[in-house]
Amino acid sequence: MTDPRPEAAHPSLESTAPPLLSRRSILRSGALAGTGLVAATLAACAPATAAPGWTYRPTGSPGALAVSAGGSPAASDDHASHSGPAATAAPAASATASGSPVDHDAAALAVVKRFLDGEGAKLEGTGNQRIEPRLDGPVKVFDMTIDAIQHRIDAVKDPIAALGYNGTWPAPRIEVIEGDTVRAIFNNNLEESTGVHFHGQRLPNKMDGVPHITQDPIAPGASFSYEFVARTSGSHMYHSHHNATDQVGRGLLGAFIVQPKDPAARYDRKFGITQDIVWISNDSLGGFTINGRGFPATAPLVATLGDKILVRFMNEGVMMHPWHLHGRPMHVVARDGYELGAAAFRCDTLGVNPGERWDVIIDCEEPGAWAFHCHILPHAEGHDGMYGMVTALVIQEPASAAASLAGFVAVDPIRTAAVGAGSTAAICQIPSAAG
Ligand SMILES: [Cu+2]
Repeated sequence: MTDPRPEAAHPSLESTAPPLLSRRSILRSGALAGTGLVAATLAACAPATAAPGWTYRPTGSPGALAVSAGGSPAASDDHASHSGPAATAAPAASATASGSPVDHDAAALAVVKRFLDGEGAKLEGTGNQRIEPRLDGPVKVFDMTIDAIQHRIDAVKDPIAALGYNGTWPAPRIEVIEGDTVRAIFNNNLEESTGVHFHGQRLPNKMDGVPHITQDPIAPGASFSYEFVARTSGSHMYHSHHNATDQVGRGLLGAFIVQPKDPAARYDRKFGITQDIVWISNDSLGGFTINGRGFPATAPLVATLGDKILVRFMNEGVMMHPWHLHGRPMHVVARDGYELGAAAFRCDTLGVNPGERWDVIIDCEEPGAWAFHCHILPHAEGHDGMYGMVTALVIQEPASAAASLAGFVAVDPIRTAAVGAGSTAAICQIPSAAG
């Protein structure tokens, strides 16, 4: 079992959370509550090729196949008999694009149940984990591989033929301090050439990573060492700059965070943030994803009332995505690594264009399970419920969070927060399997 949540960008920030309420322990307990998963079948209109493709929505009939946690659907059959939650729903049916009869509410319920059951936490291959450098004198050295991988967008779709730095999508998060000398050595294990660009950095030209402009392509089996001083602080990225629509679209992307040299200028000191969350979106060959997963396998953001969390939006896709948070404004403090200062602003919907990075701070002042999604609706919800670019900000009351943990494995944070905040949705009152 793995935790899909990114590590805190500052390990020290983790220690500021009350120990009983640490995000990791909450998510573990939530993940343990999950049992059966419900499969969605593939769309009749999906590309009928072996190559990965994306559509505006997943289609098919949730409930058509039951699989064990983390398992694969045994078959893809739109006409399979229903099992699981969808089978007990109201009979009124309508036709999906694939022509299968399916109840709208039952389908939507089934996919939300998968989210509540902690689907993302059960998947292998968690990306965005902080990578520790080795030191060569004062130089921070990062040893990287470029690999073909099998990657799951969620627990029920077939794994896709993806790419990853050090085997994950997103890649490991590289985090350095302004002024550090960085040496990132990339060994190309692919069967095609590539190049790596550190997006947002002011680089020596020969380190810019653009094949045929500043370097030869990194051939299969070859390696290339990128060395530069991290001069531009803030939220940045690294990604392929060769056959990029395909290579970035399939996962050659990661976060490159440069902390300001002055500790007083860092977000934890300057704004008192308690969690530092990297949020990388992508929208092509794996569909609509946040940190390499699509809803319901996206990771919830779990906070405690009073927390102040930082979200670093990074768009590695080919479309703009207006991220909308229910219930709370976002305080937008930096764009592309550059602090906005007096031009900082508040909003509840923030468009993030391809290549952009926006840093936002959210005051967690209203308990509940707040939807957090792209507001281009075909990226987030369709006839059969939510998918793709959707997650939730879960703000727990300290008391309910502590009580949840006292009850231990039976309780998960989203249900707890929603019920605690007065939800009347039946699904939020369904005891988890262990309860
Ligand atoms: Cu979108």
